Amino acid sequence: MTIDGVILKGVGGLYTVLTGDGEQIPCRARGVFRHRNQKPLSGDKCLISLSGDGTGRLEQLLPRRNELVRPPVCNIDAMLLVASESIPRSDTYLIDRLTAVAAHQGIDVLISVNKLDLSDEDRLLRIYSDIFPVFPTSAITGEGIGALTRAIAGKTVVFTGNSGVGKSSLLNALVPGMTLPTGEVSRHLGRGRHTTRHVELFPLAGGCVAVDTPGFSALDTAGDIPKEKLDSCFVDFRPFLGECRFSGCRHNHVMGCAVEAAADDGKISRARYENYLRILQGTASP
Ligand SMILES: Nc1nc2c(ncn2[C@@H]2O[C@H](COP(=O)(O)OP(=O)(O)OP(=O)(O)O)[C@@H](O)[C@H]2O)c(=O)[nH]1
Ligand SMILES: [Mg+2]
Ligand SMILES: [Zn+2]
Repeated sequence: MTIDGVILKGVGGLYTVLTGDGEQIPCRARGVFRHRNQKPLSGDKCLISLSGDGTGRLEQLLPRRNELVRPPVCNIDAMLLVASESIPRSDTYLIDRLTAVAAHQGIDVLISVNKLDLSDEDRLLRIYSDIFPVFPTSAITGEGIGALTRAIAGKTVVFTGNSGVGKSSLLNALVPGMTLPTGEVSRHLGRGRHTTRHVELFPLAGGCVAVDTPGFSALDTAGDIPKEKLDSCFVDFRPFLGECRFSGCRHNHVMGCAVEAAADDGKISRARYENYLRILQGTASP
């Protein structure tokens, strides 16, 4: 008899599977996974059989809804993009690459502008609040943490964003009992040559939060998005797609381009449009 569950983490071939009863069962995978070159991921829905001694065996992986390469995790409902106006000041280029990857995988984006206690600049709020839900937060004062908790309730959420913005600090504030290393400590661990790089899911009120190991936070596979799909991965460009003079317009300074015109008119963000052009340079040709 098999029961179903979700893989929370896998380290050295040992997988921790969360069952419907909330139990965590350590499981080894059947050899068939290795032979098929099938790598179980954190987030995989699976079937396991119980061995009677409290351990189990991973029998089958169920189809994935989506999959991220960095960090390696699947079946994600939302990406929480953590950013900050100061120390460090987040660059919109990374944010826009991440939002494109999320759109390409069909993953909702939430943005937290953290370190609210350090800066009241509204640069990021102005660019993103019309496009995605934006949550100003401070992991230090607790401001905005309640609203963010409600927004991610029941979802499986992956935290991303550049180093030092406060991902681990936010997770510690959001998840009761969580004590991830933060600050210099985390960066020190991340650089260690022997640090195992893996992603762990932590169960949280009907959903899960995905936590990657320190120093492995720069998820970015925007270069894998095919050129002809990149424009629709900028969800704010969608109303203008199909309005360009030439079909197949890639919006790179082509005559009669409706997307560039929208950027000129302030209907889409100039920064987003310029980041789109930068990513387009590096994307795969069909
Ligand atoms: N003032 C202030 N400092 C914060 C806030 N959130 C985090 N910090 C500090 O910023 C530093 C970096 O925070 P981390 O949580 O380690 O950042 P991270 O995004 O996990 O960084 P990496 O693990 O390197 O990717 C730490 O010294 C935190 O104490 C905040 O809201 N306000
Ligand atoms: Mg961290
Ligand atoms: Zn165009």
